Amino acid sequence: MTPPTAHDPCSRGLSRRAFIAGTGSLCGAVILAGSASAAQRKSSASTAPIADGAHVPVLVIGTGYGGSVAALRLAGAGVDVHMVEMGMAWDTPGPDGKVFANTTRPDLRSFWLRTRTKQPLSHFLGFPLDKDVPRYTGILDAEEFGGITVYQGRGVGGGSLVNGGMAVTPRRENFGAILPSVNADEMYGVHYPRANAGLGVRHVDQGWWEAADCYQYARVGRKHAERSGFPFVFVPNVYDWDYMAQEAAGAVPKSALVGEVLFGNNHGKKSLPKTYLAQAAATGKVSVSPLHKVTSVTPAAGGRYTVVIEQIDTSGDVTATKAVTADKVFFAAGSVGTSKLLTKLKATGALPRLNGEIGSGWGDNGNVMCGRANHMWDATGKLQASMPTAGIDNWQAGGAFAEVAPLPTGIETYASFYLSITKNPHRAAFTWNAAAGKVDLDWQTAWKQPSIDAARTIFDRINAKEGTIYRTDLFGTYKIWGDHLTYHPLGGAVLNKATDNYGRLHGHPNLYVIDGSLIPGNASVNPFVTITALAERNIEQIIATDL
Ligand code: FAE
Repeated sequence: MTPPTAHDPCSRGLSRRAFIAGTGSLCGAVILAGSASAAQRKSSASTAPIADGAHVPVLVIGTGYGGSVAALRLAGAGVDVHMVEMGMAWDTPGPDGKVFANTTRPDLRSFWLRTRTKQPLSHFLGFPLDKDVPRYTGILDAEEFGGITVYQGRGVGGGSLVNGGMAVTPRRENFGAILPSVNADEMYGVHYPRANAGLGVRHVDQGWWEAADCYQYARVGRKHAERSGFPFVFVPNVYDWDYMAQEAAGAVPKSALVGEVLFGNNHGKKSLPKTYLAQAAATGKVSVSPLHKVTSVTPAAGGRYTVVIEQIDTSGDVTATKAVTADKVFFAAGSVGTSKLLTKLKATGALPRLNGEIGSGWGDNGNVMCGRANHMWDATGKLQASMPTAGIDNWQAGGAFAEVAPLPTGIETYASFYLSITKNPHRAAFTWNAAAGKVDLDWQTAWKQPSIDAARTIFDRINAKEGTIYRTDLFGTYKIWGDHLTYHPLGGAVLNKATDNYGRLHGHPNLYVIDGSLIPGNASVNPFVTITALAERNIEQIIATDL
């Protein structure tokens, strides 16, 4: 199969005017011929590759949660914004009629510039799952550092393209430990509600959930949690629940109900291109350069900045190098992307006045995965919706919040699967490795032990009560814990340390950080609602005082 390439006019950047015209002709015909949903057609971002030598008032690096909030709010304040995104636009179906590959059938669209997949669940029934794929600018990056693999979304929409949509506002009593310098009253009174509204966060209809085949796995999760005395909490999601009900009824093309998630959802999930980025595009003041990667930011005359950008093709090869100037630059490349850029720019003298906090305070949100083997009478269902709806909250007593996660294999596995977010005290630092010309992260795999211990406060007790055991076939032979990865990188340019209390970088005026790198390593729950709410808070202040 051949998904869109850089030579395909529909995946190449188009000017906003050309794009609008195009939807009525070439691109529109291709999209309409495919199975892209109405929501997808509506949401396509306005792409317009930036020209070498251009000047822009605001340049935003990255199109994930932080970047999308910044772009929308700045555009709303009348400012022209250009967003630079290293991944693809993901707005055009491949020959199979789908934009995104299925979770169970990875192809070249699935992984970022790898020749072999690197599945988070590396094994099933003891057999390895990874396979060779052509090298391509796919949607999920499994970025490997010495002691940890960090999974991240690549494309216009960042992590929102690949994540589980689980949209959790942390319990208020935990907020002081998450962002100690931020006023909780303002966050819970204004910014969390604003973020939840902007993201389209909704609870599943519990009556429907109780009877839905696709949530049998979650009901088994609830039964086991409650029988062991743990609070089981419903959490909202950004999936369109009405669409899922129609999927279950067989009325629309299936997405969550055929397990789509890790490599994108073709329907149903309200990822950023359908929410913040669609609104930003509608202002007419925001343009995006996909397949463009920022490599340098340096001071220029008149208080501006020179931003060096490499344009790449779908093989990852550089096809052009551009230098543009910007009055203000927002770093929104995600915790790893922003930290790597700033660490390099400080160490190489490009931004010499950044302070010594750059690169430090990085954590994995305490992520650790495990599966439990249930009895034959506790089937979890061969149909599993890929969007999680609930968690087990043992944060206060045991330092763990466990997402009751799907294992959408299409067959009955008798497995319960969990992604735990735990209180892990370890924090790592990014450093510039001059000899290798790259940025390293000093996280060590052994640092996951406190996370395993915290997760065991839940699952050892459930196993004892149910007479069940851990699965040992999901992460390698006889390996219980998925302790080699994180989905939730946080920190590296921590708020009120590397920046002031609103994300302004110290030492270089008009440079801002506005993504997950501001949060010092742990959010106590899945992080994107907190990243969005913090971005809403910071951009409001920046618009009020810096424009
Ligand atoms: P992010 O969304 O990562 O966006 C950064 C963007 O910058 C990306 O599009 C990059 O490609 C781009 N970029 C990076 N470097 C450059 C550069 N040099 N030049 C140009 N562009 C660049 O950042 N969180 C939840 O709350 N609930 C969930 O259910 C959930 N599930 C997840 C499942 C998976 C498989 C994964 C990987 C993550 C999940 N997350 C979940 C985490 C969540 O997606 C993540 O915290 C946010 O996406 C981070 O948002 P940022 O704005 O910091």
